[in-house]
Amino acid sequence: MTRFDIVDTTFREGQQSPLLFDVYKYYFSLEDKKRLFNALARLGVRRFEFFSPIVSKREKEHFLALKDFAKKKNLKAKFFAHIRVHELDVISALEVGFDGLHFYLNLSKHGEKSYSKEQKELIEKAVKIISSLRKKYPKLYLRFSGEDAFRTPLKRLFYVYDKLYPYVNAFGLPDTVGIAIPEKVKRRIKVLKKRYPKVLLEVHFHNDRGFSLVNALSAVKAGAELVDTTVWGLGERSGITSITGLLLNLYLEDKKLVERFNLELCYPLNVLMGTILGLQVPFNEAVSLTNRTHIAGVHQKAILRYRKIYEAIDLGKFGVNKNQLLLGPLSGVHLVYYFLKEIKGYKISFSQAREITREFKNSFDGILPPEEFLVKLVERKNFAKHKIPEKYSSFRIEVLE
Ligand code: HCA
Ligand code: CU
Repeated sequence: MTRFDIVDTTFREGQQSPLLFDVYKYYFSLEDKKRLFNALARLGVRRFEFFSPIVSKREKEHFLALKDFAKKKNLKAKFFAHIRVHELDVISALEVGFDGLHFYLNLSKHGEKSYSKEQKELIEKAVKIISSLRKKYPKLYLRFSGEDAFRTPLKRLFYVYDKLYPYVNAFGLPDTVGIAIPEKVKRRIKVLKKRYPKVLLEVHFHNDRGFSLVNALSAVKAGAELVDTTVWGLGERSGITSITGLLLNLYLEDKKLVERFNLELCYPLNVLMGTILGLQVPFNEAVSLTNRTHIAGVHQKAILRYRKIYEAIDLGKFGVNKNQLLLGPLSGVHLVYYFLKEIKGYKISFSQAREITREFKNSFDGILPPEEFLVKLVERKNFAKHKIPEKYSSFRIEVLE
């Protein structure tokens, strides 16, 4: 494996997520961005991609405010503008002080159909703009991405990348439509690494097939140095690679790759996005509390005794310090007994708990929350209660260590 770094694109690709429409938010406020930026920087992210300043006045002002915020807070960060191969985009990005330019141009046959100009003409324009920028600014970071790189034949990629190789710091390989599979990703990265050994390779995977995480992992294993991610994997359609999902998986593959990241900030970052969007952390996010929540009776019984039986990864390292056993109609006697005795303070025996569990499972109707339903059922039986000291009475035991 090679050196690796994250390119955060929460403020660019992330804002293109349909989820922002689902929650009637449409874009992040400057305050949201500051909180996210601060959390990402503290996690260890140093590369941030933003919209081209010509996208809107608000995006331009937010970028300037965040650059200022980073400086004042002494947060290490480099800012990259996502721009078209267009003089106006270049000028406006340089004017506001970006550290580097992320060019993109569709090189596939699909791109050819959607552009109003000839693709050939645009390729020539890219070479002209990028080579003259290199001459004028020898130190400026320049990246070029052939959009839809995994539906573009290699020959076509080579044709363009060969021309740009002398001038760029990095080549991007975006899977714009989320079509790539891990085997193809590995092959492509290896071929490109060999052909262009002096530049960094950056990858960007959309999740249309559910492969954005495994493709990113495969790309890093094959030698890609930079991976585009967002918080929660937010992005166009079903999004891109989630930053915390990737960090967790790289940690499991090779701890050294992520040693400079403060991994325990992963979960707080996911919760912060939940707070901003007014949603729960996604159930299928690797670094989530749902991944520490157990429902089935047999799982709950086993977890009460020995957590590792159903918890393979130490999520505490990624900031998930809680563990939940949810009481419901699939719970077994062990949790019911635990709940009634330890939390509600009933003086009951295990065999009484077994009886109650049977009754609870058979009569639960899904109208009241399961805990309330169970308590009502038990109240009718007039069991004696332990005296729980006043100062503990409001405690809710959720952490079972
Ligand atoms: C977009 C397309 C992009 C660009 C990625 C890149 C993609 O939304 O404009 O510049 O490397 O997925 O191709 O996000
Ligand atoms: Cu994208």
